[in-house]
Amino acid sequence: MHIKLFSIFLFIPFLTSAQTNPVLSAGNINSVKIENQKVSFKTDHTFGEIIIYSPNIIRVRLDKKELQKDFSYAVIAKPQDKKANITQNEESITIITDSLKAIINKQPYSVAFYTLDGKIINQDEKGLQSSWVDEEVTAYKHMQNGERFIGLGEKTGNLDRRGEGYTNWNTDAFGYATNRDPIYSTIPFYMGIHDGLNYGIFLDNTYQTDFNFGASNDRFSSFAAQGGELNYYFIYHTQLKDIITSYTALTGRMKMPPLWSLGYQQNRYSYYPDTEVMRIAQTLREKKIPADGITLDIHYMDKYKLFTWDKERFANPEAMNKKLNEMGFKTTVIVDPGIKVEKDYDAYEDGLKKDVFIKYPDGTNYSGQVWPGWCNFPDFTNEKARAWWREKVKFFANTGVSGIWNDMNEIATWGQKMPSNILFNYDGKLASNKQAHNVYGMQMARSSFEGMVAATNKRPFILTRAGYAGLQRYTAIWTGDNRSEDDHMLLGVRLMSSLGLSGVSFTGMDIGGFTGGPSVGLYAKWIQLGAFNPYFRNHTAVNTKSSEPWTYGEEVTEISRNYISLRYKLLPYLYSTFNTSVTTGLPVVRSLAIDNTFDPKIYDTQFQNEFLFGQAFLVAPFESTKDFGNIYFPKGNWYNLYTGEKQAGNSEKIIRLSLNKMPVYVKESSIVPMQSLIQSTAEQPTDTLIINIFKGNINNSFVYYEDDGESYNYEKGDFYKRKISYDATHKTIVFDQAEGSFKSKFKYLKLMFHGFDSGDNINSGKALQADFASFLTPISKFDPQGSANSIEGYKVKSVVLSNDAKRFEIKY
Ligand code: NBV
Repeated sequence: MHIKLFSIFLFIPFLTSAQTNPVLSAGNINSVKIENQKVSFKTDHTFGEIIIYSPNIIRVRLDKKELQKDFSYAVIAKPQDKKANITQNEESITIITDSLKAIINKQPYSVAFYTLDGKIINQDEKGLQSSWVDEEVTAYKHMQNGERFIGLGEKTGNLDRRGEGYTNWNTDAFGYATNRDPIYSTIPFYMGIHDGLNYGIFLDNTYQTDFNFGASNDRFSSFAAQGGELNYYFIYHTQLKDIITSYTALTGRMKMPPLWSLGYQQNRYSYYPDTEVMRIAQTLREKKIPADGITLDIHYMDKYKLFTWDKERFANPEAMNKKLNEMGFKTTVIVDPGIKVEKDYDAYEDGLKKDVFIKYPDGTNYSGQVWPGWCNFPDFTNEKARAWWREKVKFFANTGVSGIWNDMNEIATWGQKMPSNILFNYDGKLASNKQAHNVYGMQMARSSFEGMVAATNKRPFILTRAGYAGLQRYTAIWTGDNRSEDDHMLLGVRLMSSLGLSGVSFTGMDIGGFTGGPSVGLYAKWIQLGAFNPYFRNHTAVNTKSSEPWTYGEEVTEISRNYISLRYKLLPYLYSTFNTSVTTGLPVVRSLAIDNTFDPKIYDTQFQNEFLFGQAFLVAPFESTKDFGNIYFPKGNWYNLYTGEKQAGNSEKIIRLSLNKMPVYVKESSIVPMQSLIQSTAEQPTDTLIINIFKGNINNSFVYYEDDGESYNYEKGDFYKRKISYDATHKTIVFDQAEGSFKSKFKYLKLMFHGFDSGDNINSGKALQADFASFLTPISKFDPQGSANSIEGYKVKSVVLSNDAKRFEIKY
């Protein structure tokens, strides 16, 4: 009796009948249609669809009205034609794929994902499920025990986002605080980790989205959109790295960047006139600081008008760019979306004529104020405007510019608050600013990319500040207007590592900091760290102290030269690592969470700034003010890059820090190809590729990759690819036969065996060349400037072989 009374009490509706509930839940499923790969259903208040994209990816759609025709700026994949097993009964619908099981409860609608052996991966929070408050739709997921959350793209805060909430609304965040949210770009993709399981959720909705990972609540994690449908992809794999691979199968992967864009880039706001640009280029060469890029900021334009050059500052841009090219430099120019409203200004008049600008509902063009004054803005969500922009950027290509830097594309206007009622074409679907805002920057970068490819038939370098999920298909991204502070340097690492978890590999930050000026120590640390950024750019604001590597004294110049030189020697490794991003979506800056997902130590805030640069290098940055640093070494063995000292993993170690060295370690069984020092990628290295092999107890492999570095011929097979495997079990190193039609620029392979001792007898199945097996004496000091062209400091055995592309093995 007692129990009954209690339960009756519990089920008394919370609201009286006179009140309307402001929260609209989906309610019960009333009808279901099952097709091959798709379940369509209706609930009391919604229309829904569950679509199986692959055995690992299931999409959920829900809306208050009939579902709209499918459209996405992010997703390029189509559901694979692989039949899932779908059954239903009174209570539920069950979907079973090769990898997971999804159960959709009917009363009320709720969804839960399980492993095939029945473990809960992710489930709707009972009682809350999915619901609307006005136009805002939210999915509530049960917070699992000890659940962690990582990813979400360019977000400040900790690696583990548990306990925090985040908003996606692309924002010009000048000099942002290290906990500011939102900043410039939107990637509504995160991964949840608990009980030895991990999954990903991608909410594909371009409205403002909000994520709650247990902020102010101990019950659920949630994701919400201020408009549009609830549209998310659930991804499950046993390994986290495969989730990133699946996410990038959905949203696309980067193409090979031009080789030069991996070199050092010298920026400032702004280098002008042309003589100053040439002085910087010349000084880099004179001081033997390798570099490939010079970037022109807004002062190259005539009164900030796009597609113009200031005739006084840059009388002959074509000649300047030609000269720069001859010196091994490529020019990148900044572009902003705002086109000055000015009678007789070509771009404006042409844009008006072609009707490419975004509009108010009454058909007048929207004007906002930015650098040139009042501006109109091309509607990059309109193919007509993208085509117009593609034509326009030829202006740059024709003057010998190789890179386009898309700035202010959140859109940033003075005052920041753009009216909600501005209309965008949204590729034929007409959208307000609320829906189109977050995708604008990505579509601008896309237009620049497509325009430059069409104009040059080469790979352009494209950089953006704002973006949306999938931006990696067109552009690199940098983290905007950071500050010259230690915390910002470390935040920059976390931003890159979170972007990497979210499908974006080509990332960078302003080395030295944009606002303010770094101390000598901070500059030194930052430029060392920059050598391990995918996009290595030095930049600073207007009216700040110069930020070139020689402005901080002799010692820092030397340090800069050392690390930039190391970067150039590592280009074969880095370029191959970029190719891995192209083929798998795995990033260059790898959060330790990728390989050590369930190791709680890596989430400890004192270790969260460590990252892997590719597969091999563990980089541990610290504040420049610290004399000692505590490093966590994840599982496996590690070699100190400078001394060769071996360090067992699963351990912490306090090390003494110094101005001239960045703590870097190499993972056992690593394979690191390097080349001789060059001053720019326009220069050919020697004909010997140095392959460093680090003795280890684990199996490993590395895919060496090469192509012409500038065209898309690699997409037609014109590449040189060779898998190199470290087989610790059989004490064998295997070079597979090379694939592809490209002829390697390296005639010889010099294999350097690190950490092997005299007991290791290195034997190759093929005839070894004459200078086999000279033991190099250990060099105690790391000297990237040194002549040996390798990472030194180990007991090294080396062997030179001709690079004839055939398979061979080496036993030890
Ligand atoms: O174009 C000037 C700057 C640029 O240097 C910076 O990198 C961008 O993030 N730009 C912002 C315009 C506003 C600077 C206050």
